[in-house]
Amino acid sequence: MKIEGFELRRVGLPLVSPFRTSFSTQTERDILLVKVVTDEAEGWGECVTLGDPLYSPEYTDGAADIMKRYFISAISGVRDAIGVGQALHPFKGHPMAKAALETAVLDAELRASGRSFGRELGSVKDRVPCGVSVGIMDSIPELLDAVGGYIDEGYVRIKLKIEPGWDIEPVRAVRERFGDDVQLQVDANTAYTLADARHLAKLDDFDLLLIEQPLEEEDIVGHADLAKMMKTPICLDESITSAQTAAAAIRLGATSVINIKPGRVGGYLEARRIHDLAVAAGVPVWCGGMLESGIGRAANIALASLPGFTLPGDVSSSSRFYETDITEPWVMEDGHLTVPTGPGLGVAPIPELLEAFTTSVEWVAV
Ligand code: OSB
Ligand code: MG
Repeated sequence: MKIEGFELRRVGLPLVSPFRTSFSTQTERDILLVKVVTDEAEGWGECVTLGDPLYSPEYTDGAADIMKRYFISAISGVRDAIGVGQALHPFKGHPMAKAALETAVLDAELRASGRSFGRELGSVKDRVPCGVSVGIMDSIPELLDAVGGYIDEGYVRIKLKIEPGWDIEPVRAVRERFGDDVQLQVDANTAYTLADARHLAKLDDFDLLLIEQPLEEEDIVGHADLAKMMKTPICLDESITSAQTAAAAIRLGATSVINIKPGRVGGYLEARRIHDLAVAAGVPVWCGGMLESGIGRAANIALASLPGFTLPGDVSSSSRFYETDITEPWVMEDGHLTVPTGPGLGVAPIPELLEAFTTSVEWVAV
């Protein structure tokens, strides 16, 4: 397969409601989509950076810049997705930008040979259970309305975003209203310090599946210490940037569950390596999300169907975030989404919708 170049396209999708986390409030998703053009097929990748470097060091303008300034020219002569990873390895950091390019090339490669993402990655099921990530709200009644709506829709697991001042009481309220059977977990996005350990241990009363990333990204040892001070399992998100950091965090006892986000770790191939080593270590994993459009969502659904993904992921219907998606919408049925089986991602943007939401397009030859 000969790579001719990449189209970098910015797409602005309004969110159905603001999504507030401990680090920001999003009202619109400004997505960088990449399309690779090769002599055999085209392929799509979604760059999952946010607009500002508040979740991870990357941000969307920076990702587009490094793709144009370094990555795309480094890919000249590369023939497949494995080659993309190798060609980009010398460049430090920027996993989300690398992942988008690798995903596009993998999609093209798989489309050219008629193989699906799921088959390539090692899917073992036809459908995956859906979890939903619920933002921080202005009041508990508002939160209970939102959670009730998601439960009525069929989501099988609820994740509450937390921060200091919005943690124990919202969790208590959700447990009291919806009962002990709801699979419930929380995500702090690094908002606490080890000095909060006694406070966080109050969450132990609520039988949570896990607490995601309570402490800072670099603080692996702090998470290992915190794990000894609370019963709720600790699950790292931001800290896990590669198979190596995953192995280290497991070895140190800093994480007993892992959130695998393909963008954060540099792509689906590295995501699979983390899955494999976690399975070998007996550590359950689940698929995280970054408010993906239908493109990134398709690949996440395929990944979530690997055998080690034993917890429901942040894998939801398109309608969780978007009134209109750029692909055929992903629609949950009976709390599950069906793993795509068509060549590559199995979906592609719908040309009219893509055009309607596009804010800029640029062609970069290799
Ligand atoms: O920490 O999991 C996170 C969204 C953006 C950045 C970080 C996170 C999230 C989510 C949303 O929780 C998950 C989703 O896409 O459903
Ligand atoms: Mg998280």
